[in-house]
Amino acid sequence: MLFKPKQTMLFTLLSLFAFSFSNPILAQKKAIPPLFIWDDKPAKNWMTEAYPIGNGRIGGMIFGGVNQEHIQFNDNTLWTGDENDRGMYQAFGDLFIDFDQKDQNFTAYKRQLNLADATHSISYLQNGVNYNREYFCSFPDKVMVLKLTANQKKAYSATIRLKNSHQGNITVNGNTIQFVGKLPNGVSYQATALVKIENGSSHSVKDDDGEKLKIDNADAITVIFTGATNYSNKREQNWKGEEPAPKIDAILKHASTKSYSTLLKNHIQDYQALFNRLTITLGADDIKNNNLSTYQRLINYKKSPDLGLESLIFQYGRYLLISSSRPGGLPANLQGLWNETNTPPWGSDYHSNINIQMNYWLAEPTNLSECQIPYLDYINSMREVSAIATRKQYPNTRGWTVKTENNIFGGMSFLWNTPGSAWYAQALWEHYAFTKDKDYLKNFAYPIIKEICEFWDDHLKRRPDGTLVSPLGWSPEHGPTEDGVTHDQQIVYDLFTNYIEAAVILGIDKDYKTHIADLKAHLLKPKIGKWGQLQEWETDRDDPKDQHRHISHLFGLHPGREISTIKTPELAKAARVTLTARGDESTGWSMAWKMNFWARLQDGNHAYKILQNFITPVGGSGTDYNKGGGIYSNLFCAHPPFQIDGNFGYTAGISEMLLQSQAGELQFLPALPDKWSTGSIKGLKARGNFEITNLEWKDGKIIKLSIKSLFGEDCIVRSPNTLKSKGITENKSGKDFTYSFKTQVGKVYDFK
Ligand code: FUC
Repeated sequence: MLFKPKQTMLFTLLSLFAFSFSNPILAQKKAIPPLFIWDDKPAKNWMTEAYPIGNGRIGGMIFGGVNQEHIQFNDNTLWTGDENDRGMYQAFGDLFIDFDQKDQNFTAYKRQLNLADATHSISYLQNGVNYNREYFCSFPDKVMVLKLTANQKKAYSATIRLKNSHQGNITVNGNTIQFVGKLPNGVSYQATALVKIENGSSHSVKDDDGEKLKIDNADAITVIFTGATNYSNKREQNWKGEEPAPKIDAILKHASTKSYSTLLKNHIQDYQALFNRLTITLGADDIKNNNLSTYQRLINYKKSPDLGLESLIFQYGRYLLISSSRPGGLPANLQGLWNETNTPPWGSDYHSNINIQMNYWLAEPTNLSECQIPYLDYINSMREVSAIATRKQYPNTRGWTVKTENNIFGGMSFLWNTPGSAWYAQALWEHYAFTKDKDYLKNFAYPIIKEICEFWDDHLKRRPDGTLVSPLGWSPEHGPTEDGVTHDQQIVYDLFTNYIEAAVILGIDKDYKTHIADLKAHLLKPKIGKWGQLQEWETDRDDPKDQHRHISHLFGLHPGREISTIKTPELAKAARVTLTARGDESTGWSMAWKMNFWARLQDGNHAYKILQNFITPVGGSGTDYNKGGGIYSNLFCAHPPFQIDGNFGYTAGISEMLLQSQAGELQFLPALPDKWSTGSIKGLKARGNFEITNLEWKDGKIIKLSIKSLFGEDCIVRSPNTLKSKGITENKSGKDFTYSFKTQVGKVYDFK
């Protein structure tokens, strides 16, 4: 970290005001970007209506009220708990701007989140004045910035205040408002808002809520906000790093030397460097509904098609990942990083039996590889503490695994989830499979994958006939605890497969690789049961009426690669029977997983049916564990309540419908629904480090395809229709056409 030593806050802040913030930069926006989420009224409800912004560490939920602005904010390192107590992810605080103007009448109101540049804006007309607000949360400058302007001078008289979610004093010093505090576990925190006004005056006022900043007759207001804690992901430092005050000092000093337009430009450049890597168009009418509020589009969706909404929600998943998961920080938790309460659902933690994994399914295929790094770092940072806990529970093992519920200090709760770490290992492998970064594989991923293999090497139970079973597993989250549950077996199979490939690529540990290959060969295999289903347990007891949201025993179909329609058609058929029985409606993340399953079963129309169920407007906040999932008017996924894995899983599901590469070939349009007969996507990634710079299709047939080889790997293309490319020969494979060719780094291979 590059934070400078502590200076006095007052000195730092006073010096900042020598610099001014220039004009809003609305000019930099595209005229009618098609990636708006918007509403014609302020948000009343945090979970269902407010819009999120974030920079991977801090984030805000914006209400956009006319007489009162309310931004609830977070820092994703603010947690209770420790190594022994899972604790919970905490709310941080709120920023309020109470406008003196209390006129209830206003017109032309609009608040919108622009996914194209990650800015949030609000505009309205009140008493003849046009008011504009623009907000963003910058990763490069580490601040949230608000700019309030109007088309008349002296338009702003208001009181700006902060609220600490854990009580405690709010102080005003010059034009800064801040609070500091410490949680009982020693995590100290601070939030600071630096306020700059154009003309007018400001002074501090005090009441029962603490000190506030009163502004009179300003032409414009700029707020630069940041928060921080002393959390560090280093166990050897007792999970503590630099104190928040010097960090915040340095951040604000740095940010305030820049003009508003520079801050905005930095932000947009940084964001678009990630976001613009991929564009998608589903159908010809993708922008026709943009003049309807997002909520209205959701309501209309069940009556009339809106392919633009489907692709908007796809891109929203990418927006949310960029906003909640950036290198150097923590991974996206159950709510990304947005959380308004100190007792959020499931602690807003890291659940290891589907949820954190699902959060990252989109990262590599949708060209956001860097955004997966926090998850990989998280896995690495938990090794030592997890090993200590694992040793207590499973004394005769090496390596480590985890319980179901996890925090940021290695504290865990609920049941042991023995295949949890092996599922994490899949992410470590996939990052390599997509990037082909051998240094990363050798120095970072391989040692972790290997030690997780060692856990299973010691933990697997050998039966007299030589079969290996996972002892006393539990198929999340129902049925008996017993040996050889399919979920565990498939995840261990996946782990061993990845380990063996890694050892071969690195040319190391030959004996151990042979040993793991022998274990893999003896693993109890998936079984097909009496009603044709893929058995969830070794005993054929699956209930055809069971509609449980977890479909844990299809791990081998997705995200694993043990089951496929091409290589294991019988198992794929059984998976289809199981999936059909589990039904098409469920909780949010469960539907997202089903989209991915149906895509892997190459059934685009069924995947699409689930996608349509996913886009069901949900209003309430209840929790029905088995159904009721959908989407709120801010497009957050409803478990219910809000859980972000569904958003991420939905985006991953669409990528799986358009391209799959888990089987050693690039299969294009494997699950294209009839409703998407025409479309294009530019920027998908495939394993082998291929970038699909263009994929266009018409009437269900690929018409243009360009593949950029970024590593020089041999490539096999599988297409549903015949294609032509100079010098590349075609083969027929079942109903598909395949093309095998060698590639050179940096070269683009065109097909049409
Ligand atoms: C698992 C799921 C629940 C929920 C929770 C966070 O326990 O079974 O549905 O997603 O994680």
